[in-house]
Amino acid sequence: MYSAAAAAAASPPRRDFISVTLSPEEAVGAGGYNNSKAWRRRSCWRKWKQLSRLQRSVILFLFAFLAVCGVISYTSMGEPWKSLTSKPSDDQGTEPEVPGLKLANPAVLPAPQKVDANRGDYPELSPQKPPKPPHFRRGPSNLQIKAPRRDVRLKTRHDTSRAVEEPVQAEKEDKTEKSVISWRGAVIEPDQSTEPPSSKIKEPEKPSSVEAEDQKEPVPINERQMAVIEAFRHAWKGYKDFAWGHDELKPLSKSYSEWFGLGLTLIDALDTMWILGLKEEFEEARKWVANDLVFDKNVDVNLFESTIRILGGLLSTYHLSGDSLFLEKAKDIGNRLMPAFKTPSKIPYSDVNIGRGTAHPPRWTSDSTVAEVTSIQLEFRELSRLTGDEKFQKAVDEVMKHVHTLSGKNDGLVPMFINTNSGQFTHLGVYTLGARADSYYEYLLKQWIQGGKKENELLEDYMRAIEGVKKHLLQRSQPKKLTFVGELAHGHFSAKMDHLVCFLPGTLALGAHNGLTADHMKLAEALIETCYQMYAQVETGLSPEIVHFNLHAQKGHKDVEIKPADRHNLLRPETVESLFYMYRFTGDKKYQDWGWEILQNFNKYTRVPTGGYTSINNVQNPRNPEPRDKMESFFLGETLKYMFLLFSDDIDLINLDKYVFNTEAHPLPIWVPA
Ligand code: DMJ
Repeated sequence: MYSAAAAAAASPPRRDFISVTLSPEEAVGAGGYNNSKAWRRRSCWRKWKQLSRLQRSVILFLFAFLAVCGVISYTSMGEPWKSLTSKPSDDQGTEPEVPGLKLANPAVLPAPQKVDANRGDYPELSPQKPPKPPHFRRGPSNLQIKAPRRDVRLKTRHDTSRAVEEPVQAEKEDKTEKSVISWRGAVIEPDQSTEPPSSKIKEPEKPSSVEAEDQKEPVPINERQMAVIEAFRHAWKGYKDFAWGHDELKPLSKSYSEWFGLGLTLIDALDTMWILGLKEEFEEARKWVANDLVFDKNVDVNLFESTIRILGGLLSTYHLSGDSLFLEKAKDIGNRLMPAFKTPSKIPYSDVNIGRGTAHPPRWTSDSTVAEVTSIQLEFRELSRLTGDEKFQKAVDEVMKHVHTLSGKNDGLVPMFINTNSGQFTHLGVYTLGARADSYYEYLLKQWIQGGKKENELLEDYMRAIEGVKKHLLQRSQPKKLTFVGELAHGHFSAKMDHLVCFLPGTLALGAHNGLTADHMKLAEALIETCYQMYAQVETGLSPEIVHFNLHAQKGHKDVEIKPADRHNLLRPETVESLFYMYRFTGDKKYQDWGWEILQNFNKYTRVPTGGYTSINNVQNPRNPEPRDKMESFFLGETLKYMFLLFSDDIDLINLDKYVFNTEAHPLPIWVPA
């Protein structure tokens, strides 16, 4: 190349260059410049002819060389360029706007088909839902989804699925808003929508049993669970023999009592039978629901009690069994309860006549109880989701929104009454976590969980309230320094604690499990110890309805004092309920042992030989606990159910990441399971 060029430079005659270097201006000025194609072609040709043969050869060689290079580079680079130019325009919109990254990204992102191929390598890890079973599952809980060993199963699923799904997840995270509100350690998921959840309801939903995952090996029932089944059968025998289709069994007089006349015990017990696997009993009860349960009755029912026991019981039984009979009945009672919300303030009345469609407050007041109007939400919201009818959810959401804005709270703690005309709290200045306020706090957290942790107002109110509890109601007793929740009346602290408050450790643990601060778990551990001591320090080993804690050490005095009017036991569930949550979340066997002690003491002091269990009047007298002759429906609906779940090591037996229990222990599905 070098020598050819030198030779070319030496040989051409000088005049050639004169003609070539003629500037356009000069040509135009001479009248010779014509920019037509023909002129340009002629001029090029003339120049070409003026070149020496060597010069022409060099130029031709250069052209040929460039052409060969062009062909080679086209065949090796053509494909990437093709893919870049054919990239769909909407993909480009999601690329980072940093110049240079735009071209690099497509080359490194895996093609969509490749992701699918990877998923095919791990069929069980596919993020898609498993195919639905062809029929609704029928028959009690031996059909419930059972898991193999908890730890092994979870680990396997987590680890490998993460490996497969990580890129997809990372992409998702990039696209979603990351704003997180932090409340003293609490992580609050952002609400993706400004609309209330009700406005999203479009299509009726199917029961959660239909969405069940793969069938798993059933976990065998252990001896303690067998003892619960035996206790349930004994209670059921009494109910069947003496109170069938009535509200409550009176086991001593071998008769029954009516409250609403709606077979309350039977409905409350339906899902317990399902969970315990009592197929025959369940089928018999189902027949009664199908043939004899009629809501078209001229009867006044309490809105709260009939919602948590009847509506809640029917909805959860529908979910577990997939049997549409229970949904039909739930719709019926739900519709009949709606007149309660026709009040000037939209805060519902306490009582509804379900036959006449009229509602009213109690005779002596126009107030409703705060716990009652704020603890019907899980059930009505779920009814809306299942039916596609927004009115149920709208009514109860409005109550929560209103209570959220009300003044009269004390660091998140609410008074016990609310007026149905004005919508304002009444009887200000008294704060308790016991009767008339308890489940307000429980449902703040549980609604937040039910709705997929998006409704931040609920969480804010819950977190604020727990801070209020810590600030105003927590104290420690003497001599054992038990942490307890007292009451505040017009600035005066009272060391009184209802057994009802023992729902709190379970609720706190549930919150901690759902990502709230670890302090809540610590408090739960302290409080469940106290609730257990409310049993252990008493002569029968059964808790009274109310205790007073000693704040000052006195010789010969225990932490727990009991007043004569408070020494009854109604077979309540709250402590066993919290033991269940504590065991599920910690795996500490002591909670099972405590529950086992309690079951044995129920058997010892409250079991009636001819069938059924009875509330007692005196937990301090083991020789004569004074049976009251009444078995509350919640003994079957809640107490025995929580016992059975407490003794189980199967986390999928009502998985707490998929279900949330209403305040009557009826599990309802979490809308967006964890
Ligand atoms: C049940 O009806 C419910 O648990 C309610 O929230 C409180 N009272 C009883 C059980 O004690």
